[in-house]
Amino acid sequence: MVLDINPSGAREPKYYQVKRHLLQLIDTLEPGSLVPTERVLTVELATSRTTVRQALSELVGEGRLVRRQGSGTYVAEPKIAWPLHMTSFTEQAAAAGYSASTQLLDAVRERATEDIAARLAIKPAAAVYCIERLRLVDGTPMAVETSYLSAARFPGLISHVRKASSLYQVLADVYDTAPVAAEETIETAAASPREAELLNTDTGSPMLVLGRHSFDAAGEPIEWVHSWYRGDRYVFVAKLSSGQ
Ligand code: 16G
Repeated sequence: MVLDINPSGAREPKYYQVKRHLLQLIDTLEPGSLVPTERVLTVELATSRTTVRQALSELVGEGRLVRRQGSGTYVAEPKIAWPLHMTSFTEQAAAAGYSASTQLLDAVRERATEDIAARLAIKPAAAVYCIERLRLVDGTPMAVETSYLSAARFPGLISHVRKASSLYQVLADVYDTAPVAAEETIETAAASPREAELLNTDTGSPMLVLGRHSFDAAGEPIEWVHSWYRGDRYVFVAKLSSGQ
C-alpha cells in the first residue's frame, strides 16, 4: 500500500515530507526500535531511494535515529542533558549524577599564536601549554578538549595534569587559582576523522564546539579551551534568570 505523506499538498521538498512522516513514526516508537528499511520506505512512500536516504541521513545527524552497520536503522536513545555552569567538567558531571574521567591525549609546550596570546594576555610567541584530553562520562567518550594555559603562570603544569583527572583541581591545589568567570560560546562543526574515531561517530557528523575563556577573581585570563561534543548526543542546558 502506498501512503499519502502530503495530504494537504504543502509545497516542500519530497525528502522533507518523508522526514516529517518518519518523525511522526519515531514519536510512536520506543528508543531502540527498528525503523523500516530504505527499500520498504521507498515502496511504501512511492518515492526514490535517494529521497528516503536523505531524510534518514538528516535524522541520523540530528540524533533521532542511529545506523548500525549491517543491522539497520533504529530509534535513538534520548540525548544527554548537560548543564552549563562556571565549574569543571568533573563537577558538572557529578552535578548531573555521572562520574567523569579523563584520558590525556597530548600535552606539549609551544609558542602562542597571536590569537592565543591575546586570549591569555601574554606576548605573542610566549610559551603556552596545549593540553588535549578525552573527557569521559561513566566510561563513555563525551568530548575532546584542547586547553591553552600560560607556561609562565603555571610552571610544571603538564606533569601535574598527567597525574590528575581534573585540571581545575590542579589549578586549585598546586597554583591556588580558581576560574570564577568565563565567556562560553557554542557553535557547530563537522567531526574530523580523528574526533570521529575518538568519539565513536562518523567523519563529518555534526559536532557542538564549546569555547571557554575563563578568568580568575582579579579578572586575569586563566585558560582558553575548545571542547568538541557529539551534536547528535548532547543537549546543553543553561539556567537563566532575571534576578541579579
Ligand atoms: C570544562 C571546561 C573547560 C575546563 C574543564 C575543567 C567548557 C567548554 N570547558 O570542560 O574549560 O578546562 O571543564 O574540567 O566548559 P576538569 O577540572 O574536570 O578537568
